[in-house]
Amino acid sequence: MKETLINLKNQAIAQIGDTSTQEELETIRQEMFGRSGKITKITRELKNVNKEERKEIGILLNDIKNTLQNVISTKSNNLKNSTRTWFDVTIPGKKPKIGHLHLVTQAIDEISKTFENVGFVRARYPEVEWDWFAFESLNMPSDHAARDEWETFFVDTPKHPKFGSMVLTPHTSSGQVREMMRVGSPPIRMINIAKCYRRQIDVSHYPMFHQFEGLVIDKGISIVNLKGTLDYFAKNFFGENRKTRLRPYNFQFTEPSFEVDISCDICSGNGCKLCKEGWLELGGAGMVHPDVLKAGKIDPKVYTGFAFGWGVERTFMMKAGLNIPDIRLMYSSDLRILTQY
Ligand code: FA5
Repeated sequence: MKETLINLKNQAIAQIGDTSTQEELETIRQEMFGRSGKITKITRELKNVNKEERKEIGILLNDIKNTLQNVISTKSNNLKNSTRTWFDVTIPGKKPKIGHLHLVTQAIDEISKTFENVGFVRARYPEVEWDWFAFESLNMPSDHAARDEWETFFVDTPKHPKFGSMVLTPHTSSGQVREMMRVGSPPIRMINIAKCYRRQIDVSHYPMFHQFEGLVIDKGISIVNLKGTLDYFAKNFFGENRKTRLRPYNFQFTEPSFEVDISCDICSGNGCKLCKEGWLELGGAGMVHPDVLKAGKIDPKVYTGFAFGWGVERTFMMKAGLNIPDIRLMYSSDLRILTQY
């Protein structure tokens, strides 16, 4: 009897393990515990077992009942859970939204390609920079009033004996002398595109923005080369019909210095709400000051050079048809704006 019961238990456990639906499981439950189920019958017949064995068989039978009920209930839960995680692999998936490069990254790529096409080499210099590279080597000693225009962020670190304080670089011109030191002897054709920082924020100013700085140094470089480069860039970046003009200006590190304007695309130079008499301001430029060449250990009697530095965001905003009215929108995380460009 004992052996029959143990065999019955093992057989039932194996059958329960093989079931794959609740219906199959229910059939086994009925076969065991239904009115004429095997366990029910044995329970009924227990009274016919002789007295000596009855107690022992009774305990075994109870044990088997509990075991089988537990196994059935565990299997039933497993079947329910596996039904829940089942999914139809033939249903078409949801397409994830695909983003694109940020508009400033797109502008940087386009600007660097435009200059690389005519032999400029892309350079990168530290964003956290010594005062000497950002100002002093560019002909702006620490007490010079022109420094105020840069509204610099200073970093709270001990001063370097030669290079002074640390600053968040306020313009890419801080890469000029670094490039001269890196290359050593001209020719130099650098395009330095990097983040700049100033304590400014309004419609056309942002505390973190990008500039691109061109620097060309060689024998016999003149304003004609500067103007030719500016026109090349204007036509390639803004369109065939765009022109540039130079207005006299003052920067400590260039002599002579200019502000560069580009002809307005909306009124074709006739004057409109967006521009000043047909021209839009692009940024600064000029012939590299002899003192700056000297700071970079280049002989100003042998070499001359030009430099220009403009804001990436502002230049991009001037592209025809973009209509970006506020520089701050370019750094908002609003996808309704970002997905338009
Ligand atoms: C300079 O920074 C000079 N280093 C440019 C230069 C380079 C002159 C080489 C001569 C030779 P300026 O401060 O004007 O110049 O800035 C140049 C351009 O950077 C501006 O015309 C503007 O386009 C952009 N810019 C300046 N400040 C901000 C700002 N806070 N947010 C966004 N763009 C800015």
